[in-house]
Amino acid sequence: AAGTLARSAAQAAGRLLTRPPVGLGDVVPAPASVRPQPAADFVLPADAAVRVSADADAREVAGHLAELLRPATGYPLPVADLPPAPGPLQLTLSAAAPRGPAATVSGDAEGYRLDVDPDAVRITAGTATGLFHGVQTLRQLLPVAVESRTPVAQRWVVPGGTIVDRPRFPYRGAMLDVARHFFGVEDVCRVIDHLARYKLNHLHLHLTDDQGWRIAVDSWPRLATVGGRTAVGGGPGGWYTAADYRRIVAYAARRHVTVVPEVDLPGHTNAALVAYPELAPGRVAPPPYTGTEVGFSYVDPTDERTYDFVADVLGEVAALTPGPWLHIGGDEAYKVKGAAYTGFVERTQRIVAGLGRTVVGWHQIAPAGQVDGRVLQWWGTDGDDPTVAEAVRRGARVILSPGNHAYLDMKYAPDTPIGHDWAGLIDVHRAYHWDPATHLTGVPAEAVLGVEAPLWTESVTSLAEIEFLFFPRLPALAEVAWSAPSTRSWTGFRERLAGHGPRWRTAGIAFHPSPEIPWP
Ligand code: TNX
Repeated sequence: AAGTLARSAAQAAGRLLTRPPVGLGDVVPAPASVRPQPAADFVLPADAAVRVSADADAREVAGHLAELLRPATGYPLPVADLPPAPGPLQLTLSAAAPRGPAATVSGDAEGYRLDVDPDAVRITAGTATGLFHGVQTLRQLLPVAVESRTPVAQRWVVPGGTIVDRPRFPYRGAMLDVARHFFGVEDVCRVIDHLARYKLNHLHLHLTDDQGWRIAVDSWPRLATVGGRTAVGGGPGGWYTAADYRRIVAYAARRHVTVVPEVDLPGHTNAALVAYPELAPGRVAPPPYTGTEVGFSYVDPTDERTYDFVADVLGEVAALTPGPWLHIGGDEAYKVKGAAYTGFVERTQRIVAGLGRTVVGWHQIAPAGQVDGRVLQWWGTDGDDPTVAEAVRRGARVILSPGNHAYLDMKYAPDTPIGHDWAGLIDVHRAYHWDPATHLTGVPAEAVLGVEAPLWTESVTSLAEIEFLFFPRLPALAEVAWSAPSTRSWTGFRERLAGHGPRWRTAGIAFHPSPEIPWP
């Protein structure tokens, strides 16, 4: 008996010594269900292939997994079809796999199942998007060194057990303002990588504003060549050619992220007016604007030429954009009041509908008439908004971007070197601690399409500054959007998130080492 005891103690000690560094539950955003199986850890063999169902989109996901794993492991990880040989890494498309919420954006399902035992890691999903999310989970379950860009000698262990997961809301996004300061294609692609890591599936690009116009439009070429030359503080500006924009869209699509382009109308249009004074009230070109005030500029809503401009621009942007959404802005048009404003928005909404796309607008467009399926992006700071609640009763849906929880341009603390504070300070707890289903009075969970974290860039001039404001709040907001309330808690979140600091450091991602998180 003593021998047996000693043997089992030794076995237990052996298990302890080889416990994987990551727990199955250490995933952000929190999965719907996690069942660890401690004696069932998996170690990636050097000769593993990624085996995948014979489907083009699923093969892309397998290729993506292999690309994630190759630099740090140094393993060849060829991608091969499944069947015949199952092998240690399996990505399977299956109609019976867990699906996403009933009313997903594209009718797509986003859920997945991950099974880890000593023989294999198996990801099963109804769609390639589900497989992709499963791959992001697997990435987080591997040791931190998986983030290294160069080979590391490691036991690539994955903790045993089963995760079954699906998102709470179909729309989970972030916005990047490329108008106040311009960010090139490489920076935007890196932002898309950050979204994909945390299962965010929409990138909203704020393409136009007073300080710059950032997308080439063939029928109105001076918008970019003249309107694109400025930025806040006199910076160099810049704009995307159609080819640049297509590269962003394609890069996003491979990461199951949909691009939502915004052309902000009728206000926030000084750059357009500099390029085309005929759109300005009085036909007089304003001086270029490089400050940070809002609400002074507008295209003339009483002139037919304005609607030619709107139709041409939205038509060209729609032609470059495969996703269903066109964002028409609509915020802070303080000089276009009452019926002039709602009339302008209603005509613009009809133009978008005529292009076969769904209108998204900042919640200021709420008083305009309903058009099928339109979406209001709410950025208020007080959850009582009767105008938005009334628009929801008339059929509008809502994306929640509460200024005092989701605005990534707000400072973390009084001494944060960049950012704003008009909506208050947003530490990680504040970003995390709210519920989209009950946030707005009179807006039931069924009307909430999802959550978006906007980053305005008046004070942001580099990728490192974007990352500093994103991390660690973007993962907090991703969890608000993805995870069921029953799986969420601040104490659990801060502990799960802590392990991501070393990952970001290894991946060269800048972040704010917030004192709220018990970083290792
Ligand atoms: C308000 S929020 C704006 C933006 C500014 C931002 C700064 C919204 C729809 N409009 O024009 O960049 O505040 O936080």
